[in-house]
Amino acid sequence: MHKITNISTHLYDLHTFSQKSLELADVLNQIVLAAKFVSREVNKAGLTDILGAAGHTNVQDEQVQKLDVYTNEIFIELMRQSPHVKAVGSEEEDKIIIFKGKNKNNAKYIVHLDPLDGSSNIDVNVSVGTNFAIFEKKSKGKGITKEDYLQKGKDVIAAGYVVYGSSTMLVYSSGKGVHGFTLDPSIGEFILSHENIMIPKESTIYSINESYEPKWKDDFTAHIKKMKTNDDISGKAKTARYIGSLVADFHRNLLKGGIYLYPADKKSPNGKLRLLYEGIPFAFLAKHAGGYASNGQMDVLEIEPTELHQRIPLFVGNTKDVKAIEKLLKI
Ligand code: P6P
Repeated sequence: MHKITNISTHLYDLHTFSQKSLELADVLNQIVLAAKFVSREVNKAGLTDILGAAGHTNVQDEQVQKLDVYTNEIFIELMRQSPHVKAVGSEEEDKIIIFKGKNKNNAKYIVHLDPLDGSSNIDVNVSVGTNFAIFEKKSKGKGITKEDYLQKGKDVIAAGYVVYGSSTMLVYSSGKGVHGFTLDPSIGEFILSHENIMIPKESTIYSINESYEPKWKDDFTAHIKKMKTNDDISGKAKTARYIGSLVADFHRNLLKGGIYLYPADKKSPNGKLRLLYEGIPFAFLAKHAGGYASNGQMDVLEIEPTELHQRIPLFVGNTKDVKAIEKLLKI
């Protein structure tokens, strides 16, 4: 009988069954349970009254889709039920949510979430995802301070994403490799399917929204042009793939090799993607898969967050490609 590994047993093996691995397994299992609910809704979205806009905008002033609301609520509720999660930062919530109650007396983890990344794609049946980053409380005492929920990515305990695509996969790292688990809907369990993912040496894909080219600086435009020809740094022309869901573009580039680029421009002077629950999860995974992520000036994992929904330019994927962008943009 071949070994069947779920997320809990995988974590215990990695962290030799430490107290921390038990606590982390509990938090990840709550994320897994929420992901199963969301996967069910995403996979039948066309059949129930869950499609379409919820009729209001979120803190990012983006049109909220009904599935955004459902996903945000289910993740927050399941984080609330864990005795280990003290606070949640969500793309859909203006402020940090701090849990109170007797089951939270020993809670020491903060979870930052993008509950449904790429949600504008829901109605057209394109892959969407959930991104998460888990930090450990740093401040003394029972409360939560900015020191706890505005931590650098290099201090993250674990991070990952769920991609709701042709299959539902959860990919995470706790600092010991990057590992992928595929949901088997017939038994309702995520089973280890991609152990120790490493980004391929050869980078063959570039992912960027080229409709913004008129807003780019000439040297950036020239650099992207080089990616289309064989005078790119890899010496080989890259192919373009852009889904409009960071989680799906990142997942494909992680497995096949490539770079995702979302530069700052006149429309988004600080970039569009959020540091805490988009930049950091993907930067942490890229690092532990042999890649790198930058905001064009520095390692994303070294950026000191100043606010919950802080935006950054994001370049993530093969180290050579990202370092070349950094060289181009570094002030
Ligand atoms: P644009 C989705 O809204 C998202 O945050 C990422 O998932 C995606 O890569 C990007 O924005 C798409 O942005 O400006 O190309 O539509």
